[in-house]
Amino acid sequence: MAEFDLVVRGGTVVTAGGTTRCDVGVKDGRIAALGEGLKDGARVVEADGLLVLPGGVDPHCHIEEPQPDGSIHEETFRTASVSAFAGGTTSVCCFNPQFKGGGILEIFRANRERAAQGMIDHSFHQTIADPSDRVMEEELPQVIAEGVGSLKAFLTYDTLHLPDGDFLRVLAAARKHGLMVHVHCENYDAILWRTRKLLEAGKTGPAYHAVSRPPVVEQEATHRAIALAELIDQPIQIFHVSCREAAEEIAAAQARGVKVTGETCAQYVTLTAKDMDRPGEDGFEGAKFMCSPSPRDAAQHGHIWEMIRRGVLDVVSSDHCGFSYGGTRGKAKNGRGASFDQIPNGIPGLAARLPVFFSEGVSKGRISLEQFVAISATNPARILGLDGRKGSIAVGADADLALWDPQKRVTLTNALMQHAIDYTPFEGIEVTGWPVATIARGGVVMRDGKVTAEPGTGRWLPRRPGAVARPTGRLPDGFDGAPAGVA
Ligand code: DUC
Ligand code: ZN
Ligand code: ZN
Repeated sequence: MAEFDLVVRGGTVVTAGGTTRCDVGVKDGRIAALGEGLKDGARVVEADGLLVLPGGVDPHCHIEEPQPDGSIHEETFRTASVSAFAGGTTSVCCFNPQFKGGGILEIFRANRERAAQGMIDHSFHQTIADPSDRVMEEELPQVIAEGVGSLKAFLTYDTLHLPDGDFLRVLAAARKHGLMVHVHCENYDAILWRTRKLLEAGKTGPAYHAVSRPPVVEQEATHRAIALAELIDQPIQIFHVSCREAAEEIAAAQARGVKVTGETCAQYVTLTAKDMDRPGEDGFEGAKFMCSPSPRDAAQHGHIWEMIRRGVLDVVSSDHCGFSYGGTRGKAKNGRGASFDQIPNGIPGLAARLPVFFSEGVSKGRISLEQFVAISATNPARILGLDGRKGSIAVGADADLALWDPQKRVTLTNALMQHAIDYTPFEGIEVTGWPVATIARGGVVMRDGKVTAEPGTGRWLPRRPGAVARPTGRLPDGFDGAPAGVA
């Protein structure tokens, strides 16, 4: 019997810590050896001339997620798995939603079942939209026991936003259970006020989405989230940072020792608010680019790169949302004449994330190969509490690999995304660098764009964040909210 089930031979192996030419030996789905001249493989994949990268870890995807209006995303875990593998990503973290007045346990069970139909390894963040006693004290401990390692809090959206008191309750619960908190930072009331004014003035098209929520709206909420997290010494991550103003709030907090990190997405280094002004045939095309926060102006792309280089933003995600442009389930679910506040927010990007960041980052000389691996795989895995298993190429880790041709030039098209959505917001963008094979737990699941994974093979990834979610031990005045601490 061969020593290894698979040997990836002759590639250039890249980790966040360095780059080396060696073979990768895989046994029982895990990396069993890294070295020169590994010969004894039942299957050999030649990687000469290719980079061998850790499979991408996308820590922020909305897949087959139930919506407050009772609908569900068009993209299923099966179709999203195909798209992820096509783009070199091998694990995702999605969301278990909560709706105001509702629980989380029943949705969790149904969500787990849906996710198990797919092929990609997965876990969930638990969204808290209504921190009732029942949910926080009875149901939350149960989903934590099953491996949910993080909470998601929204500071905007009608159906999801938390007032400050509720947000503090979420932070305190995370502190008690040792979880990370991820925050969507935009000021709900400011957006509502601007939206009403715009609609009253008849300014209803998709382009006004950006006008309804300028950078200061994101900056204010980022500042507030950090201040409240600092108040009770709870580590947080700010999701989808789109602008210098918000990133500077994170940088300032980091400089004074607050445990806060920032994530950004491919849309914030490629798209602009002008894209939402594209008319198309019926004035609706801008909806294809509508996500929250809004894409900004081109100057912000440079600021985001600067913040990535400085490590202020240390994770890149897709914030993938399966809404088609046509039909009646996606962007046009409220009609093609719907005002901007009635169009679902979110864009698909699962397959585009790695090629966009590789090309814009590594190929254009903005970041190193190692930095690319760090932001797209290693850091997300660490923040999720999956380090050791996902996000790196090391003996004992799952054999999740993306074999990358760094010279291959590709023009992004919707067909290449292999998702169930009828468009990509990244259509026409030229990239240099492309995944030519994806290996998930030792199995070749994509080769030259052909995905061959079997439905139902995606595994649940129970998570328990370690040091990353641990408080610093420094409270502003020593008061941690426990009764004994009251002076
Ligand atoms: N923004 C979010 O916060 N969630 C989903 C989609 C989006 O654009
Ligand atoms: Zn969000
Ligand atoms: Zn999101």
